[in-house]
Amino acid sequence: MKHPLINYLREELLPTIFCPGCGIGIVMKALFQAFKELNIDTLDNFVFVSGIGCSAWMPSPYIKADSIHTIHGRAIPVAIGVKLVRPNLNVIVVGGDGDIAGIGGNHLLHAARRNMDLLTIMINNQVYGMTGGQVAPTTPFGIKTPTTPYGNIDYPLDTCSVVAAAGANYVARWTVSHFMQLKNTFKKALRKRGFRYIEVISQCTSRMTNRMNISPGEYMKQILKKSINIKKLALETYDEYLNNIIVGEYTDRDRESYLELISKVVENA
Ligand SMILES: Cc1ncc(C[n+]2csc(CCOP(=O)(O)OP(=O)(O)O)c2C)c(N)n1
Ligand SMILES: [Mg+2]
Repeated sequence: MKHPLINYLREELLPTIFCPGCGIGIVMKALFQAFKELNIDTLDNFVFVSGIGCSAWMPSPYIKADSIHTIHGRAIPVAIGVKLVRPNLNVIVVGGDGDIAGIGGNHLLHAARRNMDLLTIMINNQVYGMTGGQVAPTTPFGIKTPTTPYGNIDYPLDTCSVVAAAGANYVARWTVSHFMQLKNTFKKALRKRGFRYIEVISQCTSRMTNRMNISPGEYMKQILKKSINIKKLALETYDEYLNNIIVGEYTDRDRESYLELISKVVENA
């Protein structure tokens, strides 16, 4: 019997290139499950846009939908172009932390500020996975990587706080150890307008857990243990962000989106 989620996948390309124990497959499954539960049977009305990196490979080539595999850091501006030209399509950006928060960080900020009609999923494995596990803007303080052999002295960026403050309609963070919450967050975000941003903390097996000498499963247990729901914090502070993984919804609002505003401009003109 065929797997109930196989329709969303380019089956002929299996197995994927992802390392055993990589978290990208969990994110992909949670998204597929969300599609299924929303009765979205085919992805004909969807376009995925990704940049460069392992995470960017999730939609392109593996998801059975149209996709654009663009250059490093530029997935969001390319996705904006698609959405403006074909407003009836659902446009989803998928990328890694280096791609979305590093080289593409400026685009992230302004897409959120404009409340651009995009769903952006950032898979945060806390390193530049594809190129060897170098330090990223999201790497925790003190972590040793090939480019921080004495430990990272940069503090990591809390992208969820930044994107929420910039004006996005929906922002949430979960980890690959929170499958149900992640799936429900995807379902919610898929039904909303404006800029929706979901960060998923994940593991890089070949560049991180192998070096730490622990299994991906053990790492998943660790990130679950370190997770605190934002609702349980009186006031989120940056120190708490540095010492834990803060999960849950950072914002959920319903401001008019960019597309709605621009169509009014077109009418007035
Ligand atoms: C303009 C440009 N700079 C650098 C690179 C090299 N490069 C390829 S992937 C990557 C990092 C990807 O990291 P991330 O987005 O976190 O994805 P991951 O592989 O960790 O999923 C870099 C720096 C590139 N391809 N293009
Ligand atoms: Mg990464």
